[in-house]
Amino acid sequence: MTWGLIIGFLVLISLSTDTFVENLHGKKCFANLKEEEIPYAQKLLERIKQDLSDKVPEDYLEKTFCRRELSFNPQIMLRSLTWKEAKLPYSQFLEETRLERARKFIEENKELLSAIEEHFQVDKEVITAIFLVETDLGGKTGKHTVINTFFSLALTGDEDLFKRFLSNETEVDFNNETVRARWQKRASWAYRELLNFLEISYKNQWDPYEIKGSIFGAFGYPQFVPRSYLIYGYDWDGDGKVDLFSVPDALASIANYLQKEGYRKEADREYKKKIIMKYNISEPYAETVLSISEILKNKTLVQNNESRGN
Ligand SMILES: [Ca+2]
Repeated sequence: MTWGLIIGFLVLISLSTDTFVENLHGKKCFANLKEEEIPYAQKLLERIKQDLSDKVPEDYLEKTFCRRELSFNPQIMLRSLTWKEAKLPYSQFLEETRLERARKFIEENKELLSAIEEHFQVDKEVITAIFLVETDLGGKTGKHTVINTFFSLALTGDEDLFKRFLSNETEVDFNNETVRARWQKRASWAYRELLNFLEISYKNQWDPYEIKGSIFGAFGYPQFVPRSYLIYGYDWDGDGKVDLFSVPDALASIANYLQKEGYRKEADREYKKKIIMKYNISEPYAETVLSISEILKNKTLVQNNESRGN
């Protein structure tokens, strides 16, 4: 190597350490972030390392955050501050074609659903209705990379950084106390969920960038956030892992969620609605789930009576 090359190399190293953190393998981290965003991301990574020090090795965290797939999207926080759940078109779930698919699903998974209903004492029609509304029976689980969602929301929790994106924003009034409180709550929630997600990914040896979910980080057939995965995730098929992209684990996890929140099969409609709203806080959501389950139950009853009659 000539001296010129060596000097050039040294200059390159000093330049890159000014701008980028380097992981143990010398790759540049936060490669997709703008230069001015990187110090904020570095600060966040240091905080994550500290908070997960007894759960996830630093090496894993550095490797994860130095991946090319890591990206920062401040729009997620802006959307989160203007989101209105009640406006979602829940009535579409009562369309006959969807109900027909739900009936078919119950028919095809009769044994599994009955065993889960028996074990958790949660109506199989309610489990199916949630599965239908959340992901269209597993067909729509979301395309957003979960880790990037929580990373973005957590990073916009830094006021200095977030303010840079507010200048062109007319819908979000950051001087409003309610908006500020919501922003703060959202960011610290996302940070905790980011920690949970990293812990789960590490334990399960997942590729964290392979897990996709909704715009706000809910993933799998039941659309659980990482905290729900840790509390309510259930390994029904007994392979030692909770896989929310597998039907048995997903259905059992939905049932486990409701049971742990106090669901009772014999309870009245109002009580069940209250419990379903612990799954998703929206009242139109809970109403939709109950209506679907009632339709499915009636149909199942008719079928049972018919088959008895035959
Ligand atoms: Ca499993």
